[in-house]
Amino acid sequence: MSHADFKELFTRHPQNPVIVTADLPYQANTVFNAAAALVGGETLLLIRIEDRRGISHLTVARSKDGVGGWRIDPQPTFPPDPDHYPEELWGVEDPRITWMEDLGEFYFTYTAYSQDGPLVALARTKDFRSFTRLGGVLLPENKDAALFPRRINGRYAMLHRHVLHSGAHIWIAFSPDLKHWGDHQIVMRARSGGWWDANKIGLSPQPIHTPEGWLVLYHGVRVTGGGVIYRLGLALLDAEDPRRLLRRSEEWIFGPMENYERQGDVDNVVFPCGWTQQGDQLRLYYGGADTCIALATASLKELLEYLRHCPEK
Ligand code: BMA
Repeated sequence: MSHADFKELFTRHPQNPVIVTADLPYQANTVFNAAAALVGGETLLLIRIEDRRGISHLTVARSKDGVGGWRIDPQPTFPPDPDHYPEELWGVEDPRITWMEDLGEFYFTYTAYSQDGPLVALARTKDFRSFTRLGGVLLPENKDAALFPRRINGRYAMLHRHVLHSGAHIWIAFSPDLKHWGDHQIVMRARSGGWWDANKIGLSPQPIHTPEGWLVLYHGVRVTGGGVIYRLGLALLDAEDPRRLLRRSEEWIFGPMENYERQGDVDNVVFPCGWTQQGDQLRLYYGGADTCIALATASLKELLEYLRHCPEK
């Protein structure tokens, strides 16, 4: 089988977009970039809402089928708390949820938008009703982080995206306690030149453990004369040692095509922060043009089969 034999790996849901600003129980500018988890047999999204000041907070939306009938909290579930966490002055954005197997609790990373740039912050919760903040864990400029669900050689691990003069690449870091992070190293570099993922890449949803390694969906940013285009690619990291990149797609596998992805506050953006897994089915929740939330589904087997045809690194 060659690349040409693969049709689209992700299928857009016919009811897209699944959540728009008009669905919210209160006034806001936009709803987008949601984290996702299965909680008590339901799909839970931790959605990013940008208010009309331009400041973002996080709110919980629950649905029985993960497509419709969303029950959205009547007020912000996780608002920024700059009095106690000054790094949240300009809002909290783009969460990624991981169920931590040995701790029996959900942890989520999020971007705290500080006066000195975006940084990575962490919080934990059992029920998405009460939360404990661990505070900022990685210095600016950093975002697009997610935890691995289990310890690797005794330590917790996190992917993140530190911005340097050489470009914005995906890094890994390790921690004994989820609070103190070190042993940073780059696992995947942005490409350069004309590539779709030149100069700036970042992790999209949380990494998923598969029999073939850690499945990574990442975004790449193409800067053009007409603005930016955010598209998605796949990678596989070694199961025992996720510092090792095994495979990486050459082509992007999902990009803005529909109107709700092409036109909005920021045109031409698909930006997933969460996916859920039910058997072989993956449900990917993504922000469309920084304005709405959409859903696309894929078969895990097909993604892994596709990756088997991608170059070894
Ligand atoms: C990125 C993040 C996302 C946003 C995207 C497109 O840098 O800030 O929150 O969706 O840009 O604007």
